[in-house]
Amino acid sequence: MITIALSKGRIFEETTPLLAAAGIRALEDPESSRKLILPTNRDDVRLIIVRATDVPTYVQYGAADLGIAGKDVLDEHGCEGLYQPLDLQIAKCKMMVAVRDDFDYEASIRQGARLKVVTKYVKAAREHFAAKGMHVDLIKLYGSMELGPLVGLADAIVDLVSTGATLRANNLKAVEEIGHISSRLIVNQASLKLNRPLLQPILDAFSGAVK
Ligand code: PRT
Ligand code: MG
Repeated sequence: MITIALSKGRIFEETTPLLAAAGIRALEDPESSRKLILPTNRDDVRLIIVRATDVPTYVQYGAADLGIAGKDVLDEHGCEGLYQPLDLQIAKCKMMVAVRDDFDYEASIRQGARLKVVTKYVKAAREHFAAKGMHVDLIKLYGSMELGPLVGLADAIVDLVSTGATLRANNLKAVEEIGHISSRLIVNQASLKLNRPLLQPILDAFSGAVK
């Protein structure tokens, strides 16, 4: 039995065509079903529905053979025990630094101000500002980072941006790009060795569908 770990929402939606290319179809919709283990049309493949940030954990410990997770999530989690064979080019966005519309980011950097930054991506943010030689105070949040600068919790945020609508709606502006994000296929290393006959055709179908 092959277990594939996915999160609901954009990752599940954008993975559906890739699964179809491998002949795999969920028998229930995770948005309406309360099941956490979803059977598929194939007896030897099942899907588990977990939080996006938990996908690497399930795959690392072998509770799932395969998973799909954003580069943002993988960079924060670390890659121990995980093989990352494929950039699936789905759920694309950018990791950005953003501030209030009326905040002069460049001037505060020039003045050497010590900025307060809220983010869910502490590791990526720390590396970004360290590379720029900037001293910042990082404050970890688990969501709605956009609120931080509006209520005086922080001067800046590090968050993902796709359309930019959330920043605009909250009178924020992007001031720096940290990097491009897309989702990756991850594979448990031991499982790939043991189950290669079952896994390789799925990997090949995904890779064909991406091209
Ligand atoms: O939502 P939940 O707290 O359960 O978990 P999650 O936010 O980690 O999961 P989910 O499903 O929202 O995101 C899964 C993956 O999708 C992320 O790990 C990213 O790799 C990828 N992705 C792509 C995004 C976005 N685009 C994105 N725009 N993840 C989040 N966003 C958020 C962003 O944080 C911001 O709040 O959408 C908002 C901005 O969107 P725009 O379109 O207004 O710019
Ligand atoms: Mg989300």
